Amino acid sequence: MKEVTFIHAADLHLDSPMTGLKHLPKQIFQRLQESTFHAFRKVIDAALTFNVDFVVFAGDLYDEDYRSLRAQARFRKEMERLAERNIPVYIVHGNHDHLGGTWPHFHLPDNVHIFKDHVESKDFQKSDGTTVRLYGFSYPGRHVYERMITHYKKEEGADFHIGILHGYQEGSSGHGRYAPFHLKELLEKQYDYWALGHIHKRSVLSEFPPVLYPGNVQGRNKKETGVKGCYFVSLTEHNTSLRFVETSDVIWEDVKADAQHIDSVHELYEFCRKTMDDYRREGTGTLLYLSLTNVNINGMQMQLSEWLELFQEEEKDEASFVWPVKIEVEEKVNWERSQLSSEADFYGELFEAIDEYSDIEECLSPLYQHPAAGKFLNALDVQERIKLIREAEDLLIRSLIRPE
Ligand SMILES: [Mn+2]
Repeated sequence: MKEVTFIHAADLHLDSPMTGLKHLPKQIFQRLQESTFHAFRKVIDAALTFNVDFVVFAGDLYDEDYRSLRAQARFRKEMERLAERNIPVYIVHGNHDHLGGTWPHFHLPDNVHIFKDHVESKDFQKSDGTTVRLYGFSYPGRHVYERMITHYKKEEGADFHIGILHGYQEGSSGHGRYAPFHLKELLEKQYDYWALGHIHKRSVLSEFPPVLYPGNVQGRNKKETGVKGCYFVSLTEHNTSLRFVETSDVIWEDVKADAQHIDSVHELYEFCRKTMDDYRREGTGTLLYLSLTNVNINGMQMQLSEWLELFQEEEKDEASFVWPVKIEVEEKVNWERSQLSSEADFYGELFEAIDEYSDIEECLSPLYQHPAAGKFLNALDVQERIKLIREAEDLLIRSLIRPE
């Protein structure tokens, strides 16, 4: 039976600077700075443990088109570990580490095969004679809007065919609409596997044949939540098996916890404590954004900064820390739109005005145009806008119905 096994990883973003996180305690910040390398080492560990036939990297190995010496030295070292075991590596570069940049070139060992700036194929042959043809291209510059998928052609004459593509699936949400494709176009090529990269969230677009984004190997900010990793893949003529391999060393979690049932400070403390401990993972660090919903705040005198400091102070575990970065509280909503609207026309009109409100940009512009603050702010996404408007609505209604 013919079989090939490989590791598919993407978006290593080695040496990501982790900007905006300097406020974290020094040891945690350092661990985070090291995390992309640590995760990358785990990818290579997996390749060695499973003794795969080869490794595929689907773009964005480096975070920037200037590839730092540190990142290159570490990359080379890991490639040498694979070279010692005669494991070849197939690489395409993506929009972050495109070929148009300038950087001091480190020479890589001979087991490393990098695709050029146009779609080409490379052949792999296993010692038992099984053959694989891999297809891919590296980004010549940062912005590749061309439908590169049209240049992929199946060339007969191999047992297995694998497409490698760093690109954007049309119709999905998200930015960076580079090298766009439709799933249908990939399936039409009749390859045995599509190794995608670019989208940092893990996503299997098709199972037969497998078409998937493994996601990045290490989350780098609070939007890249959950466990990250790569795939160990085995292909035979009749079967494929996919196994997710966890690689992240620090995990970001954005947790909403319903505090509906809680009515004392002590219970709230226990509740937060337990929620944090539920996220503790052996040997892995966790950065936790905790938002408590439906908190009955009456009488609690909540000072959020004090709660946060307390839980941070109590955190003593170094290897398997759960560090609360932020605690947010959403007060229990004690009013209902339909009820208020039936009480007075005024509320009906108010809710209508809120739903039609579209001046949020203008309203926030003094903040965004502020010479010092502005450059630290990212644009709000739709979810964040909705949340802001909901919060404003709640504040407004509370102030209107508050008993004198
Ligand atoms: Mn990327």
